[in-house]
Amino acid sequence: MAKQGFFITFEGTEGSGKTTQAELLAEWLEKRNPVLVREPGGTELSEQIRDTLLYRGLEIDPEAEMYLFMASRRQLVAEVIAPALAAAQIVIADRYHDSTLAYQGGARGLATTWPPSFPRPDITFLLVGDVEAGLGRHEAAGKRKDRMEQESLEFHRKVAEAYERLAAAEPQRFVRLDATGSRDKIQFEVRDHVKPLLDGAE
Ligand code: Z5A
Repeated sequence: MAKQGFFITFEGTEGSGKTTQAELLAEWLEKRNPVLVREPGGTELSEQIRDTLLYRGLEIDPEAEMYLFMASRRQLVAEVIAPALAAAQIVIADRYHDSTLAYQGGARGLATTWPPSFPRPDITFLLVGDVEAGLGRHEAAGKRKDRMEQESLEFHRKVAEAYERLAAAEPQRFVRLDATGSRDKIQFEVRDHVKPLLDGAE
């Protein structure tokens, strides 16, 4: 059992395989009882904000959108992430604050910051692949199209570029992974990077 909690996040554009990889990692770490969360969501309030942001067909001011994503996150941090880390658990998040920095900061052009009350991840996996192919995967999976997915290809390309800038600025935290590889190949790479964290925590 790990003696200290650590925090792993998955980021990337639409359909890049974040959910798949986060779930495979949680399965692999099952004996350590990891906490798996997805954003936006994961608490009653955060799920309500998710619904408001993505599925109600509302016109939302870009800055209001950013604060809603962050309000959802703050509730998730307060209710789930911070207590789990304090209890020495492993937390795996399918999207986290880098999504706000990339989508609302990079693509919408808003000024963004990292609130001090949001814990910093120990490691962030960035799945990098062709943006158009990712949107196609999403469509092929028959997933319900949300408000963000209806944005232009140009918007999603800006998100990808913003992620690249974030990864370049923090190479010690980010691990870039080729999202075009097979699920298993990507997962092996993820595990290779997580193993040293586990060793260090034992
Ligand atoms: N958003 C934001 O703007 N600001 C924020 O702060 C936050 C979010 C937190 C949330 O949507 C939207 O909110 C999102 C960003 C924005 N919108 N956009 N655009 P979501 O949570 O519903 O969706 P998502 O996070 O974008 O994830 P997704 O569509 O579910 O995609 P994914 O998690 O990256 O991929 P996946 O579900 O693992 O895989 C997609 C399909 O590809 C599926 O059929 C898989 O079986 C398949 N797949 C996965 N891996 C592979 C490989 N390696 N090869 C082949 N096929 C694969």
